[in-house]
Amino acid sequence: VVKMVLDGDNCEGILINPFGPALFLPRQMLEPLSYVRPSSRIYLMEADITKVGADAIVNAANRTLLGGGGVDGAIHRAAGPELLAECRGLHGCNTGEAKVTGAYRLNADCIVHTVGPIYSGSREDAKLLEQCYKNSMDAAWECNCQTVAFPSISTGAYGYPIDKAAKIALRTVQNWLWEHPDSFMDVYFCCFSKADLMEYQNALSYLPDIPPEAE
Ligand code: AR6
Repeated sequence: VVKMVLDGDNCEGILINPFGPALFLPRQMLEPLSYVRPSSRIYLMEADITKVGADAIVNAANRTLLGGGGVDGAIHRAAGPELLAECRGLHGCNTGEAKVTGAYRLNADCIVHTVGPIYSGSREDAKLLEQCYKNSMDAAWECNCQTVAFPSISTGAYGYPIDKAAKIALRTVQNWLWEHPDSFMDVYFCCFSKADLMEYQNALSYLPDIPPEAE
């Protein structure tokens, strides 16, 4: 609305609440507002991701994309059988990559399915986990999502130690937000237990406050 007023020649300002105690904001007052940019934020929460409302819900899937246990099973149950039908057409997904489907009965616009690494202790694990978060953020951004909910990828059946995985998750998403300064994304990390949430809170303290190139 602010942009419309400033772009138009004939508009004097915005009248808020015209039928009650009205407030008039003249053009001059609106101009500084047009420079205000909303900022992206990261939230940590203890939550069942299937109950969280977000534009994109990320699923920690397996390479078949045909469902499974853990958060994958919960998402398929909550979304309904149409999700599996759509997933069949995707022909699987490589580890570290991400594919998008509809969200069906979930309170979301889409589901981003990504496949985390099965923890082996090798250096490759961290790279692949990083790719999961990066590619999921890219996919959500391409779908015009402004809120994204992540589970703790790979830290259940795939055995990734949560203290290490939480640091990678937070660092990768923070870097993505820094690399996309024009994006406006709220990112929710949905931890399934208090203990997991504490791991994420602890991992927060390892995050740098400023982007690497600004140091
Ligand atoms: N909401 C949020 N987090 C959850 C939920 C939920 N409803 N349910 C479980 N978690 P996992 P992975 C947490 O095993 O390690 C599946 O069978 C869970 O506590 O779901 O990437 C797939 O089909 C843990 O912290 O995913 C694959 O075969 C985190 O989600 C395989 O498991 C991830 O645990 C993928 O393993």
